[in-house]
Amino acid sequence: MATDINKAQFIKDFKDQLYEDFMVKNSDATAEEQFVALAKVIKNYVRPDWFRQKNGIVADKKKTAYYFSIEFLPGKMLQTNLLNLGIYRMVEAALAENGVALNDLVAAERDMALGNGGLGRLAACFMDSLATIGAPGFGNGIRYKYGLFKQKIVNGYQVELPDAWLSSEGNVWETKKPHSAVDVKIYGNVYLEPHDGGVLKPVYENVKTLHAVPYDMPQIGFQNGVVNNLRLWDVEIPEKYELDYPTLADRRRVEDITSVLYPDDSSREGQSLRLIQEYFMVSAGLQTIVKSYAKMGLPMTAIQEKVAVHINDTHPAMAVPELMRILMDDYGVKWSDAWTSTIAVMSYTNHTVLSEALEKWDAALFKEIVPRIHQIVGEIDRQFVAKWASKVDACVVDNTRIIRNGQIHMANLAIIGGHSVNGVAKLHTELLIEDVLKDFYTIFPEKFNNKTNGIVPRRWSQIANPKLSNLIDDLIGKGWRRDIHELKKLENLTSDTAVLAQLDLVKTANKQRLADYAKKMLGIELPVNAIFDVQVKRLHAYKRQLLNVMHIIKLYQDLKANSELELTPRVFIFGAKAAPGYHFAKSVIKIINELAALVNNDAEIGDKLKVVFLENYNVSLAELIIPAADVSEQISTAGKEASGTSNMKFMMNGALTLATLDGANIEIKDAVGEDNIIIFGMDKNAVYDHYQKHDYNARAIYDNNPEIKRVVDAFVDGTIPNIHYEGHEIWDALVSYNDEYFLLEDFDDYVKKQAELATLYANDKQTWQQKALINIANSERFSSDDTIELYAKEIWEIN
Ligand code: NBX
Repeated sequence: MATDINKAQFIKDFKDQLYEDFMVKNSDATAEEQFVALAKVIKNYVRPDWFRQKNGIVADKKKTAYYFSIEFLPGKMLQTNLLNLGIYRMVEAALAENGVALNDLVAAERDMALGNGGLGRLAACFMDSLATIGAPGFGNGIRYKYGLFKQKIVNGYQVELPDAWLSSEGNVWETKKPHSAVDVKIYGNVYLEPHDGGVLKPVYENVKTLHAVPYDMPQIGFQNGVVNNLRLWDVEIPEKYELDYPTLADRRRVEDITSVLYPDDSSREGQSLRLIQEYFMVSAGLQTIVKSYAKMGLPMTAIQEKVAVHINDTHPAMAVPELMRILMDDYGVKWSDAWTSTIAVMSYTNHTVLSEALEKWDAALFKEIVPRIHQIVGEIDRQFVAKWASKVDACVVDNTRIIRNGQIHMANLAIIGGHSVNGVAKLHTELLIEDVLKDFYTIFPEKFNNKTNGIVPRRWSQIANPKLSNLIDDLIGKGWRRDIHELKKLENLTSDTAVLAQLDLVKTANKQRLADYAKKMLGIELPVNAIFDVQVKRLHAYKRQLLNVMHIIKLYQDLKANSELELTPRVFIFGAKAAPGYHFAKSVIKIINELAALVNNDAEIGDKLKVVFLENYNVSLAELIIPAADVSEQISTAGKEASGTSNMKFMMNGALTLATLDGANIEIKDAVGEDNIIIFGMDKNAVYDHYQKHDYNARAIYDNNPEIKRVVDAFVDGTIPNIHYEGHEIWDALVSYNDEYFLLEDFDDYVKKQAELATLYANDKQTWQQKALINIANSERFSSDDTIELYAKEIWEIN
């Protein structure tokens, strides 16, 4: 095991690797070269465990869970891998003795961003947790050449640049596996022809064949010798099929399949490329899985005893008909048996209640691209309708069937074709059952269950926050590093004033670390005695960054009206990418940046208020920002945020949560108690009440509340320069179009709670730190190790 490696051996391995790859002495090597060498050394150390785990699937006939996700958002892997191998300190010290700062190598690693946001980050946390709990759980995804766009702010506007994350060295963590490549067929015609014994077999004409080549990345468990696999698929044109792609343009179209991550998480576009991406990943992954199951020599009709396939959001939902296809067409299983197996194998997680994000495909396009899959989906739909038409109301069948009005409903496919549907927080699952998927619940109540999200505690405490981690070691010993539940012991220390003072010092140091970064990036001095108030997440109307902006405008106006006003100094920090096609979101970014310029350059305001927008928010930046937060802004319209996961990361780092009763905020409140979280605004029932009664009147609020009017008018009256166009757009959204996300109704309570927390921070730092400590102690409830334990036991039935 890698833990047996000593310093001398490690340094020898490291220098040998530098020599082998770059023919360079350590003293002459660049940080990039040193990083590559170190990563390769680590890979060599884990190779035996990795190989054993992969071979063990067939050799030991282990039931394995395959997590299919069109996004994985691991960020950097160097520190996680060192930590999980148990060699972090040794390597750090050995490198230091040889004049190398580990941090420089960390900086040299590219941030792997093959995901948009929460959903992709959750998938990455789950991969770590699967290995950590020792479960055989492998990921399947796409090896995009370009990750989520790199965000630059130019003149206050978001500019999207390609993220060429693959350096000239490629991705050092991966291993290409040409011998495991499989072919994926798209387009063409398919018809069924009777074979021996009358069995119908598909005949394909004019298909295009894609060659799917896997790249494997080790997923290292926390100091347990378990190494799972994350398999990302790339596309190639094999010599055999060159004639299918005679021109350069043809070849480019193929390469496009694994070029870019679909960057629009508002999901309004439906493009054939995206559909091909989805089928490509699902087909390549499942063909491989069934092949390895076949090697066990067990009956094909019992595949569910060894294989579990998870559909992460609807994007991999074609796994259902694809498994049917493989079982029937490639292995001769009859429909009814294949269907029984498919349902038992498949499970699905829903991540949103927003109907625009539930994928639907035009049936004609679907038929053109995946004709055989289209046939199978048609038959699944036909049988579903035939079975349920006599048992439930016609409208229930109509709302749940897969093909309706010429569209294929992918969520419906995933639900009908699997045995489990879960939401990602208690409230979210309740909303699925009561509202979004209620007709499904009347048919399949047994399929529904909740699995509240979690986060990998190691990355979000030990790696992101070494200072806090050291303090915790001093207070309760190191046991919490392995067993996060030991954090609970911190609750015994909440009246120890010396502890609270130390906690305050740690927070200030982390704020300074972030302030240094802001200074470097933006040339701005951030006062670390101010409240660091942070909202970092994708930019979306329902997440209500705009409500935060309105509060800042109010404070600014108050200060301008009365420069003597006592105000707890505050630094507002934003990080957010907007989907490239999401106009409103981009306008909000522009407004934040113009507001920042206004506030930060006003001498009258001085250090009382600062606003910063940190560009290109990603996992690495999150690791820097979150430990520095005093306040965690989780202010979505109640009922809209499925769970949220940054809320958990913030609490683990001692921020107080300012939140609506939405998503996992509710469970955070239950964990820390009402006194240790700040809740404001309408709850889900109040929101739904407005939906039902159609009685929300934003205009009336605007007309009758002078403070709100003053704030909203600031968007259009020249208070904030350079937002003529965007300001009017926002004003209209709030007033003319009746404020879809209820910012105006929630504004007063939000402002009130903000003022209360500012007073507490200014007058009673000790109580503040007490609450922070309670948050840290109770963050143990949100470990993805526990979440994944439940998936493993209750959904996948793996050990
Ligand atoms: O999934 C997010 C939810 O919004 C969060 O509340 C939740 O915590 C998280 C993990 O469960 N959803 C999300 O990130 N969705 C996407 O990024 C997405 C991307 C492409 C797409 C639809 C959704 N077509």
